[in-house]
Amino acid sequence: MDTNAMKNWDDRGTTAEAIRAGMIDKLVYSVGKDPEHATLQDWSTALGLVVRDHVVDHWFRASHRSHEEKKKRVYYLSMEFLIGRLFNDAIANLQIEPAVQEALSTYGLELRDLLDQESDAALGNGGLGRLAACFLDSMSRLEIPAFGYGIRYEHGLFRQRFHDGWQIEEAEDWLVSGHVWEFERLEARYTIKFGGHISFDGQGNTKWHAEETVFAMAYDTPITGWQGKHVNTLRLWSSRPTEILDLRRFNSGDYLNAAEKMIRAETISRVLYPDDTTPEGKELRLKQEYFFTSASLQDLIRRYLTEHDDIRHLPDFVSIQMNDTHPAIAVAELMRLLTDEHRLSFVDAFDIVQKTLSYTNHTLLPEALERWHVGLFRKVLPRHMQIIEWIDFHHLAEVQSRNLAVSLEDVRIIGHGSEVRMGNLAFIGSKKVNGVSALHTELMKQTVFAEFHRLYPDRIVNETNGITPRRWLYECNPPLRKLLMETIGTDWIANLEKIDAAAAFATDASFKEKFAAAKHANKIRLAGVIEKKLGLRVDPTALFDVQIKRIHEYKRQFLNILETIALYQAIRRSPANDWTPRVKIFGGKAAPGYHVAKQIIKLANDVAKIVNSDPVVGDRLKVAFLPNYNVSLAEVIIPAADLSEQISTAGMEASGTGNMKLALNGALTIGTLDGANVEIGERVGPENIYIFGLTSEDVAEIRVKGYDSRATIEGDPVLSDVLRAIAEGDFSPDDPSRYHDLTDILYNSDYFLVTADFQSYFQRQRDVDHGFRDTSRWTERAILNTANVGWFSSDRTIRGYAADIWNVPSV
Ligand code: 9GP
Repeated sequence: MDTNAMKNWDDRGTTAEAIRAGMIDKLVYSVGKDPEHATLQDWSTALGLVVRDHVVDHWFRASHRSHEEKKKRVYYLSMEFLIGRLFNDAIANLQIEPAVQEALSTYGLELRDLLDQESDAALGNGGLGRLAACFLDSMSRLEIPAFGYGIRYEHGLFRQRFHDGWQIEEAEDWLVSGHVWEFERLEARYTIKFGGHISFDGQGNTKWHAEETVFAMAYDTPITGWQGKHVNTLRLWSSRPTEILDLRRFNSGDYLNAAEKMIRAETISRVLYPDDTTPEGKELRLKQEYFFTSASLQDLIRRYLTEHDDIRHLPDFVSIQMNDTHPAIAVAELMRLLTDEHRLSFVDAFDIVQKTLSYTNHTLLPEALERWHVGLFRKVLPRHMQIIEWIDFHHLAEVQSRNLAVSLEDVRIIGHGSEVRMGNLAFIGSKKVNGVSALHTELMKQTVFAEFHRLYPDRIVNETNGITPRRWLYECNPPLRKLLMETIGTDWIANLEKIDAAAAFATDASFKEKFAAAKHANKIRLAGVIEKKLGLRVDPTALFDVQIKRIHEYKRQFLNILETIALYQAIRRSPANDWTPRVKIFGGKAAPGYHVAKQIIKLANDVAKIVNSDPVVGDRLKVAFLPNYNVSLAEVIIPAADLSEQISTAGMEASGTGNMKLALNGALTIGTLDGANVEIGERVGPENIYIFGLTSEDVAEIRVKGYDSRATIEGDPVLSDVLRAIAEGDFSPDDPSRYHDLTDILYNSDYFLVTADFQSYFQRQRDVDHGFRDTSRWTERAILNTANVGWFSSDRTIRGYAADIWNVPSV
């Protein structure tokens, strides 16, 4: 390896002059434009390429170090990586912003404008995918040699638009203007098989005669750690045909069918979460999961064998984390590779599997613990079905031999003979299984994995989620970052616990004033975005009340809307009262097939229409539902929030991470004792958080005893009036019965206990009104939120995984 060549790269330096010269060079020779005719997109690409070169320097160094020292590596397998934009991330982590700004000023360019040219890489749905992205950042920060493995979807999460208040989904095309951060790796290509049959030659050789094969081709994106000290790789797989055009068919004029095999192969990495309500959709989804898992395992074994001779030592040098059940097929695939290809016995292979793999559970909702029909599974993955039968049989025998009072059916992988349960497969094949908040882990032990927990009491561990402070404070909140750096220095950026030094300034008049000014500046920025996107003017001195997350009944946006209506009605009744002006801000997407969630969006937009145009109400209440909530929009909304809505039915939100981001940026939480809210409350103290509603124990008890929501509604005049208004079409005069389904749910089957929590939520909101009016005290409490949530750094979470699960050192 010619290290002199690398020195030359370094020599360019990161001065403004070097960046300026580099930009011109890239603009002309890589983008092919001269400065006079360059568009913002061209300049953005040119600067991106310059920044990328610096990242690459650090990247190579880190890779060579890991290789030379034969360090243990962590592989994070995830169907989702919600990385958002990478440009600002790289600039921030390399700390070259001042030099970049100076270089741009020569050409009269604004950094913000160039950053805005980048598309969001929306390769995920929500919390789980964003968590994976924060983890990549933290693994780089902690100098843990790691790879993220996932799928390079051509179309990420759909783009959301509103038509007359209804959600419309449009295909997303993040790659359309190019993506400077990735490197195509034509040489890193693996064959992935599907279907067919298995033959045994009687001498211990097994052969899988596949019906279909595709290639998985790698695209690498460097993930820069703080100050560029370490850079890891996100390797995403794209599916490619193993056979190209059928020339015979093409020449006979059958153009479409000539390309059929190519199209089928490329379909696998085409879309994130294809609709899986049809049999075809289910099959495609199973193929996606196997596709990226198999490619990743083949790749990591190849890398391992370049450094080590004996496959049996794999667990000493490799830890694989399965993010949710999507990559749980890894248990069977690693078995297949070890037995069929590396010729180990099943028993030896299974020992390696159980020492190498671990599994993170992210929800107790049954629909997320995937189950596949045995027929489909056998059709797509015949060899894996055999392997799973072997694991299930041997596991059952082992359990029976222990003579414990355990429900055997509950711990089987093949349930009722007809379904393959991926949660159970993942549990059995793992060294450790973790939950994502203290409460969630406890509930896992008591509910979904209760029987497993009795069998393996040491296997379940907790790793409460976290967020990277680089993206979620340093980058997204420049005014607060500046204030913190001036007041308490910079240690908090790499060690977020150090932010607790700000607590000493919570009552310092000058600091408070500057903290409030930073918040105000962020609110003005968000108000601009609201006006631009919705044509709605909001008052930046009003309380910005924010609920941003996927739309789901358990997350209870509906409860928030009911409270909005109740407040609206109260203001209309007594407009002269001294109201605390509020802007209710919503953001989030509903799954395309989730009818109720889509109705909730429409209701929010209908309520917004009536409220926002009511002259009696004026600025006392405004409602803004921002379309197409994504990482970049979150980066604008979160720093501007005063109040963070975390109001899920207790016991249903595994952790939440938006709750952490909002608290870190100085929003007070109104929330139930659910997920990580519990731990946030413990750290910020009861006077700095608004807790309300049923606890998870209450919810469990109600679910057993039964609950009469009609009686609750009829006993609560405020709620009754709200539901009457919805049911009579006050917010849908064009279609008065539009929301009968929604109101019926509350009267007849209020599973998410919206009505049960309404009264205490409404009351707590009035406490918020009261609290916000004491501006000075509110600012103190906001400061204490920022100062006391340093523990929720994903650096702390990753340290936990490194010590408890992966057994790797971290810096
Ligand atoms: O719903 C959970 C959310 O509470 C958690 O913060 C996130 C990351 O752990 O995972 C979500 N789960 C899923 O998206 C699906 O399992």
